[in-house]
Amino acid sequence: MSSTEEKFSLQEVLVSFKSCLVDDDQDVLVEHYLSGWKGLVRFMNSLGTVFSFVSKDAVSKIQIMEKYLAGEHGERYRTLQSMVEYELSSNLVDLNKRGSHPESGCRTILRLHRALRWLQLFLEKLRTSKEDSTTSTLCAEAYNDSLANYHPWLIRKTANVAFLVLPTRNTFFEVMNVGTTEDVVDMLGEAMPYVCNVYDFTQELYSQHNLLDIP
Ligand code: 1PZ
Repeated sequence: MSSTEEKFSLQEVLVSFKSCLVDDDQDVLVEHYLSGWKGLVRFMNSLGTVFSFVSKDAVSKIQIMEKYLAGEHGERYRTLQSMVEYELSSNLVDLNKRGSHPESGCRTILRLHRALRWLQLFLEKLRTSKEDSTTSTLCAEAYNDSLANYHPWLIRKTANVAFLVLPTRNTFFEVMNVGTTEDVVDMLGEAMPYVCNVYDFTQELYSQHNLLDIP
């Protein structure tokens, strides 16, 4: 294992979502949001190649956003508020039907935002799970209650098959690289609120602007 892999811990990733919120929790920095996501992708990749179809999609969405950030209007993409204002006022979002802006920032962030809800549900289930709980069941329940609602049949099917090869609860906790099971449970209890705050802020912003159903 290389030294960077040794240092990698899910705790750092989750806590990194803390640095997303700025202006008294009234805005989210896109760059930090993407850093948090890159950490999640690293974690997912450490679980095995079966999940590469999941991480590939997340990576391509991160890349879309990085291109905006590095582009001509990068400053407008600095925070979620400024991105929403800019894209809406410049008519850069396909609100009802896919058309000339299939990869708007608003749409791309919405896909990641929905996935964050899955992560919340899943980690909360893991945190409160019993020793004999099956991760694939916890994961499938979390998925079916959230992301699955936005996915077509084929993706739902593929995802549910992939869940079957998830590592056991113990292995999962080891990969998190936090310590004993008790340490993991404590860590999740402390770190998840940061992810929840980011989720709640985004949900509120998108709801105010009627952006929760961008196709
Ligand atoms: C820890 C175990 C990992 C299990 C991951 C559970 C997530 C369910 C798998 C979903 C399959 C994603 C395949 C691609 C789906 C895309 O079609 C959609 C919609 O995007 P569009 O087609 O509209 O452009 N993409 C998404 O819904 C975003 C999915 C990101 C998934 C990230 C999962 C979170 C990883 C955290 C790991 C700890």
